[in-house]
This record gives sequence, structure tokens and C-alpha cells, in this order.
Amino acid sequence: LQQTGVTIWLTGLSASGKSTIACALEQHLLHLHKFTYRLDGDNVRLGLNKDLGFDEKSRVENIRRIGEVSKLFADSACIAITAFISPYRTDRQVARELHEKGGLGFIEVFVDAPLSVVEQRDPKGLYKAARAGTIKDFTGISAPYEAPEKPDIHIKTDECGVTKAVEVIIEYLTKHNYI
Ligand code: GGZ
Repeated sequence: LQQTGVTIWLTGLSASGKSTIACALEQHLLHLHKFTYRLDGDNVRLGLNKDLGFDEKSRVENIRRIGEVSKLFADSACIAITAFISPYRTDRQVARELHEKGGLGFIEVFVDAPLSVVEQRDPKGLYKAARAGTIKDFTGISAPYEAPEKPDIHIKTDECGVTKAVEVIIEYLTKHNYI
């Protein structure tokens, strides 16, 4: 298997487009016959992390475990794609260091859309509920989001579509010899 392990770490607000990009990227890589695995809320928060909620401590633990698991995937020469808000800079840095210590790649992708835009999208009505106070500790409304200062890749989803986003990430992977 001629493949270098790497984690592509998507971070951004709810409804910023992380899952959409992660799915499209996974499809693209599978078509290229690359060994790929996607971690997101559906397969992690409902399983391994089903004991965790959304208070600060839980989020820190959520991201710590995801960092460890994605590292194991990357260590198996897989391209791991993670799609979690991961709101804290320190926690993302910890995940990066975990990978780099193990000689594995870590690519931080800021999936960026202004709060006004994601609040407009609101596909699950969560922002509305957060504004109404029905959901507490909601990222961007009543819980913090610390945007990356120097992401490896910065995608503005209010300006570019999913196809372009995947293209940009694929170009990065190619340029850095991951694929
Ligand atoms: C943020 C929440 C919350 C709160 C439920 N804050 O858009 P979604 O619905 O499908 O994705 C969001 C998901 C965020 O989980 P993560 O594991 O990515 O978060 S973190 O990295 O901060 O641990 C959202 C839903 O869960 N959701 N309550 N209070 N998002």
C-alpha cells in the first residue's frame, strides 16, 4: 500500500458545510482508489462518544478521542477525514501534535461561513432553537468558536461550492505527496 497516513481535519460552525465537503471528498478519494475513512457525528457521537454532551468539558473530551481515533486511522496509512465543529484552538493543536509526533500528516481545513449565513441556512432549526434558548451552549450563539488563525486550507463556503472545495483539498494533497 503506497499511501502516507494523514488526517484531514475539518473545523467550522454547525451548517458551515463540513459534512457535505467530507462526504464529497471521501467519494472523490474512493474513486481514486485511496484508502479513506470519514469520522463525523453520525458514526462517533452516536457510538464511541455517546456519553458526551455539548458542555465545554464534553467537547474537549469529544475532540480528544476523535484526535486519538483519527491518528490510529492515519497510522494504518489511511486518509482520515474528520468533520466536527472542534471549537477550541488548543484541542485542535493537541490533535495536530499527536499526529506529528507519530510522523503522520495533519491538515487543518477551516470550513468558514459567517454566522449570519449559517443562521440563514439553519437546516435543522438548531440556530432558531438556540436563539430561543431551547438549546443551550450552542456554538456561535451561546458557546464559543475559536476560528483557526493559520489553517492549512481556508474554504469560504458562502463563496465557493462543494466541487471547488474538494478540488482545493485534492490539490493540497497532491502538492504535499499524500496522494
Ligand atoms: C453545537 C450542536 C449542539 C450544540 C447539538 N452546539 O449541524 P449539526 O447539529 O448536524 O452538527 C452539530 C453537531 C456538533 O457536534 P460536534 O461533535 O461536531 O461538536 S464539537 O466538535 O463542538 O464537540 C449540531 C449538533 O451536533 N449539536 N447540540 N449545543 N452543535
